[in-house]
Amino acid sequence: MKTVYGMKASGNCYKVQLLLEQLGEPYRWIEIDSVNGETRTPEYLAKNPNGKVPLLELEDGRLLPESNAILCYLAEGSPYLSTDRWLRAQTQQWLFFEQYSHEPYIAVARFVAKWLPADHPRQAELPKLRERGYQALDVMEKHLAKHEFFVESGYSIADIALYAYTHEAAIGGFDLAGYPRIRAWLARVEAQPRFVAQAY
Ligand SMILES: N[C@@H](CCC(=O)N[C@@H](CS)C(=O)NCC(=O)O)C(=O)O
Repeated sequence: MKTVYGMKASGNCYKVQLLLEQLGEPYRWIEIDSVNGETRTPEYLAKNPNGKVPLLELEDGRLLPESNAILCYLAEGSPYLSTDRWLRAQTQQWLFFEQYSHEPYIAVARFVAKWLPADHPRQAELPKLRERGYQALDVMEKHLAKHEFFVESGYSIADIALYAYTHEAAIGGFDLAGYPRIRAWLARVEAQPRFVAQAY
């Protein structure tokens, strides 16, 4: 059985949990409290020198970090990742968008607002994070004007990756009231078979 080293409160880890649940694949979950330094112990760094969760451990001991790489690996051969070259490239387009233009703002704003004390110096980053986060939401809203899901073929790991932090964007101070298509898409994701809500 595969093992996931993850933290339930992390959207990056929730991506992996959601996909495994939707695949119906059994897995072992080892909770790693990254907020309290458990990703920086010598034992954990030996598994992932980058000191981050999620981390997937295969049955034979091979280790794969990076949430979106894990999604690609796990989704291979399933309806959540097309075999078509163009559709796979579209999926990757949104996975890279999520990591470069979305997560660094929407996830980080959530972290700063929820986990750091009100007088923490990083609170000053919030206006810039929100400005850039709204830019990502604008891109998503525009795409969803003409598409039901992010990739033409239907619900895929691109939706899972983008859902992970978009559904909790409000925690970081993002108001989705002006994003009706994103709100409708969130509901479509939540209506997918074997969907599980993030619980922490
Ligand atoms: N690009 C990575 C980001 C992973 C990441 O930032 N993980 C955070 C939790 S969401 C973490 O482990 N932080 C702990 C640390 O940096 O020590 C991915 O998508 O997996």
